[in-house]
Amino acid sequence: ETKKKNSYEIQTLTGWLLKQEQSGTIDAELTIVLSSISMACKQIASLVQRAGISNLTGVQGAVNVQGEDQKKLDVISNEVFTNCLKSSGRTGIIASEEEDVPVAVEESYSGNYIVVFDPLDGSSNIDAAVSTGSIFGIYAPDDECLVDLSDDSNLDSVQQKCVVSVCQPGSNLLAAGYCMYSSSVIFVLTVGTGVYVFTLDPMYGEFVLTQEELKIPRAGKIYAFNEGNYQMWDDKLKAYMDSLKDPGTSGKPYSARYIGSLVGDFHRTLLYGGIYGYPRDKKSKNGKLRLLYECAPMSFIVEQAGGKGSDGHQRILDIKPTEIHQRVPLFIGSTEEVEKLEKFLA
Ligand code: AHM
Ligand code: MG
Repeated sequence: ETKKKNSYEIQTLTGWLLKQEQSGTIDAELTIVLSSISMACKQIASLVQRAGISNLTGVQGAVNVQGEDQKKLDVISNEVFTNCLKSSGRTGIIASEEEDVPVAVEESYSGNYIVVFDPLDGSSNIDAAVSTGSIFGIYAPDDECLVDLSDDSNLDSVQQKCVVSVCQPGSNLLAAGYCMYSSSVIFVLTVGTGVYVFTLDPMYGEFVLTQEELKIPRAGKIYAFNEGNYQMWDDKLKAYMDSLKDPGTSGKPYSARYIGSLVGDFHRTLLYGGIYGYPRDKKSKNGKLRLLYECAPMSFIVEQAGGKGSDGHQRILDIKPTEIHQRVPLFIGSTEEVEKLEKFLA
């Protein structure tokens, strides 16, 4: 009989981070950045959960004291994320889907980590209470683009330096993760030593470790593409898609699953195996998803879980962005499935 673990023995995210710090995997500064991100995610989780009620009653986020109109939840989430990162005092530059340019943090105290994020991805799903998520990536400190408050250096030149500092290939990522706001609130994190999954325990208000060193299945017969765009795809991709629907000798074609929310579609792919794709098409020459704060962090996570992230021809993590909001086609998931797709596109 296997010895049952003491049922009081739970590992919180805070405890786990501390352990990583003690073992030298991450430094004290990064620990603080990561815990401030988890705090932002908890706040966003509660905003998302109450979105419908807040609309109805105007309790939160409706008309504010200045009489301004209600802000959209993605804008509020951006503020929550930005504020948590700024007040951590350990971030130097932040780049968000919601901001045109990266922001140099003036309040930085030490550490100066670079954080890229999409505060609320899939926000078109909110009104129907369908899953959404936050995605983030963290790069090493770069003192090139710090705001020097002592001289009156021109902010535009600081901004330009920030763009250069932020535009790094995903292979430089030190940490990446996402938080999924769904039937449970799930926080998935890698600091380069495997993928760890935490679930928000509503009783304690804490993220609790629920899966260690998660591995994605090597193959999986589930695909997640927006097939409404099929007619606009190129012939090689159409041929790939047709092949998935061929029942073949096994009599079982692939299953289609598509939420239209990257975090949810990706999370399912990570657990069950398969492939998620957002290809280029006739209208969107580079696909839809953003390299810096959507594709690169997810690709780092999937590789840490033993899977692959590709633009159809090359590894996503090898692509160096030239612009903050650069788009790139994304095919991500089980190694065998991504390699199969690459063969069709070759
Ligand atoms: P957003 O950043 O504007 O929310 O868009 C990103 C979302 C992803 O979550 C999702 O995978 C994709 O857009 C869905 O796009 P489509 O509706 O074209 O299938
Ligand atoms: Mg997005």
